[in-house]
Amino acid sequence: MQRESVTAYVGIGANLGDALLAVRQAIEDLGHVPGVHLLKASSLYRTAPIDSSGPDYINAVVAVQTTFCAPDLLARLQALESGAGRERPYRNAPRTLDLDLLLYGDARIASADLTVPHPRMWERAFVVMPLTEIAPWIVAPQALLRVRDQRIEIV
Ligand code: A4P
Ligand code: MG
Repeated sequence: MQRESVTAYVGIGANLGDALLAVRQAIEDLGHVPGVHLLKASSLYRTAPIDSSGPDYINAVVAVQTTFCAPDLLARLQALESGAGRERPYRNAPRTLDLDLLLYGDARIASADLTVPHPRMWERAFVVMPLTEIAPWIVAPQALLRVRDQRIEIV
């Protein structure tokens, strides 16, 4: 039986190596994952590190339609991270590529490996601004106010 497809939003970030290239490549690669259809991609943004160190990040958010359940989609995202040479020396370490599952339909998930909606997404301009660009109906005006002091610019 064909599983129903769901719209999900994925946050993309990188701040090591050629971060611009890594984010562009990740968007293209996501569109080539069988079972994942790329609906929309935001602009690329240059953003100040939040709770993190190292150079500025490049961030973007994409909307995808997928037939994967959320844990399987996360596994595909993690495979793309590994393919981009992602290492995890410590939490919030600078990274070649980070793919976070922000929203999966209207699902609320709290398992050991997956929390959806992503618990910190509304605190972060690097999520809220690109999400506003591609899906403004999801973003409450207060969310924009909350992140207004965080440095972010379109690349
Ligand atoms: N995990 C649970 N829920 C999710 C989810 N919704 N999406 C688990 C993705 N992963 C999820 O993630 C650690 C574990 O979280 C995974 O094994 C997965 O099972 P990780 O990617 O290995 O580690 P991380 O990215 O260091 O942790 P986390 O919690 O994703 O960090 P954050 O909160 O996403 O912050 N500043 C700027 N400007 N731009 C950024 O992109 N990113 C971070 C990372 C910090 N500061 C940043 C940026
Ligand atoms: Mg992550």
